[in-house]
This record gives sequence, structure tokens and C-alpha cells, in this order.
Amino acid sequence: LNNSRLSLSEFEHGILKADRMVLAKAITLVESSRADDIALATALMDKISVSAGNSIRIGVTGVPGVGKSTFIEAFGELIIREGKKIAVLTVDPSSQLTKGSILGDKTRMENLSKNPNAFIRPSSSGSVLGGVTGKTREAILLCEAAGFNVIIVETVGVGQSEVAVRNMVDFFLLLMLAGAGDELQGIKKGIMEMADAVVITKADGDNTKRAREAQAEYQHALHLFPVKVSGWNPPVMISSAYEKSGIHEIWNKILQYEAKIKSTGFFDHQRQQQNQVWFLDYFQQLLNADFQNNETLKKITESLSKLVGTSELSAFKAAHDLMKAYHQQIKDR
Ligand SMILES: Nc1nc2c(ncn2[C@@H]2O[C@H](COP(=O)(O)OP(=O)(O)OP(=O)(O)O)[C@@H](O)[C@H]2O)c(=O)[nH]1
Ligand SMILES: [Mg+2]
Repeated sequence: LNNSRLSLSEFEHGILKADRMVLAKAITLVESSRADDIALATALMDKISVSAGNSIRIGVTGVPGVGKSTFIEAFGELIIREGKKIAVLTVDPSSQLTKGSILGDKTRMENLSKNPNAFIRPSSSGSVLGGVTGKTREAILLCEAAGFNVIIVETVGVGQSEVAVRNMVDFFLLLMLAGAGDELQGIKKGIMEMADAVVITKADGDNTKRAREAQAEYQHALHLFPVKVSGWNPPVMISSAYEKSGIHEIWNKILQYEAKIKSTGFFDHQRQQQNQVWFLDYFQQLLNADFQNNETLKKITESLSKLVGTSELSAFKAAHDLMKAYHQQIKDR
């Protein structure tokens, strides 16, 4: 199985049978930029789409070291005991440059990764295409088709990746540290506004009192934000992944949220909107790839760029010339 390429139906049936090896290979396939892989991946995504969607998608973010991985491990163990199957996908915007903390993440979720009802997969943003989140959306659908009904997307809170992740989940959880300075620890107001819940982590030992104080503070801060379109009031909770406290309460809140937005229709509405965003995003990627894979256009781009560099041509005119060349290439196909 390892070296042979799977056929479309082998992929499809393996995924529907919840074969984790096939699932892992399918995610690798959708991440590939080889032309024949893209064709197969497209056919596969089309096939499995009808079996996807049956899950709650939860985004987890927070500054490095806030305790995301440790929390997800404790959270995952709890909800597996409740009979769920959990997939954890990590989006690491730094991994393109530094290969990120992917290995660290795996070892930190050691227990969870051994559990047959869990699937942990760092997403590779190694390719130029797909932006910070790579093929995370495809991975979500593949995991759902394989029967994982709780999907966690972990991303590190350094900026650009949060908005992308917010646009692919139903519920967005922001983890925060107590007493790390009240300047919202570099977490921008915009990110707090996106949160459906805030959790103060590491509420154990000496830190418990500070965690409670931070809880009150942030709850107050959240009250000042405009009412959410979902009609949901984001709570601030405290938790210790070490003592496994507060985890159950967080899961109950998520269930409460899910019930509420399903009854109002916001759940479906949000997913439909996200699909529309995805469609346009993906089309942008295809356009970029179409352009970048053309050798003639590459050469024209280089020579125009030189002329712009020496001020022989304005950037504006050069861009329009390049567009004309692109249209010509399409005609000549
Ligand atoms: N006291 C205490 N420490 C914790 C708790 N959870 C995590 N930590 C510690 O905090 C550090 C960071 O935890 P991680 O779970 O790796 O944090 P992270 O947010 O995933 O970090 P990155 O993946 O690097 O962004 C580790 O040393 C953990 O042992 C907790 O509940 N209580
Ligand atoms: Mg982590």
C-alpha cells in the first residue's frame, strides 16, 4: 500500500471505511501540486463531499505557549469518552519558513495521537499555493467523510492565520493567559471580537486566583463588543489542562452554542457563506497557478519587471501589458 498509488475508488472506499492510513494519504494527495495528483484530488473531493459536513468544527487559537496543544489533548480525551471521534488539524503560519513547531505538537499530544478515535495531522503549508492554511479545508471534509465528528483546527495566534481559520469553523475558541499584562497580550481586539468563547488557561496552583480575576476582566471587555450576528454571547471560562478542570464546561458550552445556532438557522447560513468564500479563494489559487505554471509568462514577467526596475516602464503599464500577454496565452491554447 505504501508506495503504490491508490485509485479513486480505493481512496473513496478507504475513507468511508474510516481507514486512517488512507485518510492520511488522501490529505497528502490534496496537498500535492502535481498535475495528476490535482486531477485525482479534485475527483476525490467531489466524491466525498456528500459524506462530509456532519461535525462540529472548532477553531482553537492563542499565543505560543498559552497551552493550546495541552488543552486539545485533555479536551479530546474527554469527548472521546463521550463517544465522539476527534480530528486535530494544525495550521502553522510559521512552518513555511521554519518548519514550525509541528514535531513539538505531535509529541505534546502523545496520548491523543495513540487513540484510535483521534486523528492528528499538522497541515503542510509548504506549497506556495493555498495561503497560510494550505489545504486545511479539504482536510476537514476528508476527516468528516471518515466519520470524525469533532474537528479541531489549531492555529498559533500571531495574526494572519486566525481570520482564515475563523472562516472555516463553526466555533472559534480563544485561549488566553492570566496576568500576562492587560494589553490583551498582543492579541488584537479584532481577534477577541471573532471569539465565540475565551478560555483563561493554566488556572491551577498559584495561578488560580489570577485566572479568576482575568476571567472577570475579559468578560467585562467582551460585553463592550457589538452583539454577534449569531446572537451568541461569548462566555469567558477558566480551565486547567493539568488538573483537567473546566474542560467539561467548555464542551457543554460548545454543545449549547451548536443547539442554539442550529435552531436559528445560523449554523447552515455560516457554512454556506464559508463555502462561498472558499469557492472564490480557491478560484484565485487556480488563477495564480495557471499563470505561474506558464513558462512564456514567466519570461515576460521577468523582462517587464526589469523595465519597471529601471523606470523605463511604469508599474501600472507593465501590469496591463502582462495582463494582455496572459489573455493572448489563453487564446493561443
Ligand atoms: N500550569 C499549567 N501549565 C500548562 C497547562 N497547559 C499547558 N501548560 C504548559 O504550558 C506550556 C505550553 O503548552 P502547549 O500546550 O505546548 O502550548 P501551545 O499553545 O500549544 O504552544 P505552541 O504550539 O508553541 O503555540 C507547556 O510547558 C505546558 O506544559 C496547564 O493547564 N497548567
Ligand atoms: Mg501547540
